[in-house]
Amino acid sequence: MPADADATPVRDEREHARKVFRAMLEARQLETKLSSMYKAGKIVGGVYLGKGQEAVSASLGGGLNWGTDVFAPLIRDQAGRSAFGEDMLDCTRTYLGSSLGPMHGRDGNIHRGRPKEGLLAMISHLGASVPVVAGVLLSRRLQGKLDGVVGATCIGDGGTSTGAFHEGLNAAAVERLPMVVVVANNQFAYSTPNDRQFACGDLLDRAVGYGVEGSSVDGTDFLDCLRVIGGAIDRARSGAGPQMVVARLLRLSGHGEHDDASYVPDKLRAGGLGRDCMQVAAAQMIETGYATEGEISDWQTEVEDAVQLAIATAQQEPPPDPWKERWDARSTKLSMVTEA
Ligand SMILES: Cc1ncc(C[n+]2csc(CCOP(=O)(O)OP(=O)(O)O)c2C)c(N)n1
Repeated sequence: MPADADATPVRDEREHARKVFRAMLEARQLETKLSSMYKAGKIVGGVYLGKGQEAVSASLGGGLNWGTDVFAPLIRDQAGRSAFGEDMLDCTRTYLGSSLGPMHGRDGNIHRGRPKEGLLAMISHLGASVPVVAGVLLSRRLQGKLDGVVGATCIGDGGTSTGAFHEGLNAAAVERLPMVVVVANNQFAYSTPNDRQFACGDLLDRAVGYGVEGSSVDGTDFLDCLRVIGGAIDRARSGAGPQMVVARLLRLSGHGEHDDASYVPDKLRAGGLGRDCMQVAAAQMIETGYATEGEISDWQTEVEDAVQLAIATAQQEPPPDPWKERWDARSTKLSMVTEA
């Protein structure tokens, strides 16, 4: 069921592209810095980059409204988090174990969220974000608070093989929930190539099988991502039911910074999927007149300064104090009681 990609535009395209592009810049620079700190032994635990997936991720997060919509990011969604509205400090504080971070320095590097504002904490169990977002939307419907709201998540090609993904997508379709699932098909589930991961012709078949509207996009093409993913968000918001977008791309990093991705053939890297969406986006911003070369270079400098400041701030903050910390789960109810 191919979707009509030309949904009525509901945003100022230029302003929107500028906002989303800046979020991509922020994520790329922030993650580059975190990667070098990890390699210098200054970050404990894993570092997972969204390098090459920023256009997809930021188009999703940037199309959602902080405080009203629901966004469940995956490990490669720093760009989506930034575009959605997450403060850069939330990221540096979590990676550097600051007790002032949203999870108070007691959780893994990417399992942070701001549930009250609609940013759900990342779930490591692949696929689980799909039923969780469906559940949040269903509960909002039951409370009469679903009007104009969209819930979205991003998942990898590997994650689409989990039971949770299928159950969640099916439930969302049956309930006609305003949900968008973006599949970042970066050709490998860690090191497992697509042909060992699924036997259907196209991952979109999985959407069709459940009665979910599907669209495809070249994940390296920034403007196409804005249009197709933005269109899916608009359709979900206007009551067309759940949407799935499959983005073709290549991860330009390892699964995590501990992985050199030597299983990716050079030929694939040299092809169209190996294009860097950041470079494509910068060229498109200039071509369309959405930004000048000078503006982009100024933004780069501004973002660099902001990253340095966020890292320096988090580095000076205290870690959790094991004598004073309560090591229970951070249930909202509990923290509201204990922090009152
Ligand atoms: C339910 C579940 N099974 C297995 C894992 C272990 N695991 C972590 S990442 C990964 C591969 C993920 O592949 P994909 O979703 O394509 O993302 P990619 O890392 O390629 O971006 C696996 C199997 C997990 N986290 N959750």
